[in-house]
Amino acid sequence: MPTPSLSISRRTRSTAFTSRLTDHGVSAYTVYNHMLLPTVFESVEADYWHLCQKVQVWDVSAERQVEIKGPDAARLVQLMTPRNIAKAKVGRCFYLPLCDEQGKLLNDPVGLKLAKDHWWLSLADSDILLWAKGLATGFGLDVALQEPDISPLAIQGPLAEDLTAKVLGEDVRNIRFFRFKHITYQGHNMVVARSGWSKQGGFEVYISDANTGRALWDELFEKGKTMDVKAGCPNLIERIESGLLSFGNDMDLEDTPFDCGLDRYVSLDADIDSLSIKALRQIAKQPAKQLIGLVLDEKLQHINDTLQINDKTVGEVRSHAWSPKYQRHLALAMCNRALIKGHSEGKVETNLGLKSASFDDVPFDFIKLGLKANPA
Ligand code: THG
Repeated sequence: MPTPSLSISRRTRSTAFTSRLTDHGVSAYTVYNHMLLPTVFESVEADYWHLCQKVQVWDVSAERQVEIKGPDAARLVQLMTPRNIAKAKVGRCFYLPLCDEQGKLLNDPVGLKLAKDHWWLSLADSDILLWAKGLATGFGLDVALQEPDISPLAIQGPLAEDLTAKVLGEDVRNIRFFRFKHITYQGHNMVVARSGWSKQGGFEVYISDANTGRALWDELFEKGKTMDVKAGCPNLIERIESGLLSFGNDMDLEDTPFDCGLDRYVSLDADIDSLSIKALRQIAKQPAKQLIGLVLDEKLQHINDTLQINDKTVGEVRSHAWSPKYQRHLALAMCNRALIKGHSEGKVETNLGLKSASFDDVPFDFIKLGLKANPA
């Protein structure tokens, strides 16, 4: 059956780069924060190999910013996240799970501390501006909240540093992981961070002016010709291999950071004024679920979402992809901890029938699995 297409309207917001993506052959979109996010150019597998070997420019404008400005900015960010930000320095990025008063996840943005009283939360797909406005109103906080028209443009891949240095200057090489600098490009101030939703290395440029952003896009492609630069996007295969979790897919409003293996981003022992911290201290003693990796031998088109052990449902498959590098089918499954305890494999129904899936950690430990990376 043909895949249905997506009706694009003003509600499914276009980005500053949508026309460029059409020129570069985008073949599939998803909607993320009510905005278009490309998912495929040539094919998921061709895009994957290119990302792992060369350099890509990604329109990730849909990672919208919630801007929090004012005397109570840090207080509001701390209310939303159980990660201690008391000692956060200006110029740093922080992976920040956001949780409600029950300790359930609401989003997992990258937070950027721009100044003592100025934060951006670079969102995954859920409406955090509304939540932030509700909290600010309810707690009577002195903050200004908005979604500024700021669009991250990611440059990812092993050649990303060389390309970015060619276009934005050699100084970008000195930016360390999860730190950012302000760079002037054609008279516009842009935040440039060493970050991005792949483990292939690279930068994210937070574009504050659409025309300047398109000029930057064009220059990246002009100067990147010799590097075989291509338009790309977050890649399903690469991000599963790398253990980067997708909010709304691998984790949702019913899961806690402990269910998802995000323990290290919860400051259980810190004396912080965070909405979720009390609930999370309780949950930490006995988390109910665990996100695990599944490894299957054959390339599959389809996997049903139930994971079983002895005909009993023990978990739910949330994402999966064939890894061409490791020649295994990889999946992420949210499981009931008690029901998988002591087990090392389960069964899933697939397009090729009932198949065994062995359990692994997230991120996958390919060395422990005895798997060597194959070249293209
Ligand atoms: N960049 C920006 N915004 C984003 C994403 C991004 N918003 C949505 C989504 N991605 C948020 N989720 C993640 C998940 C993981 C990481 C970044 C954003 C990430 N994690 C590193 C890791 O797992 O090694 C480092 C985290 C740390 O230890 O601080 O990069 O990609 N702008």
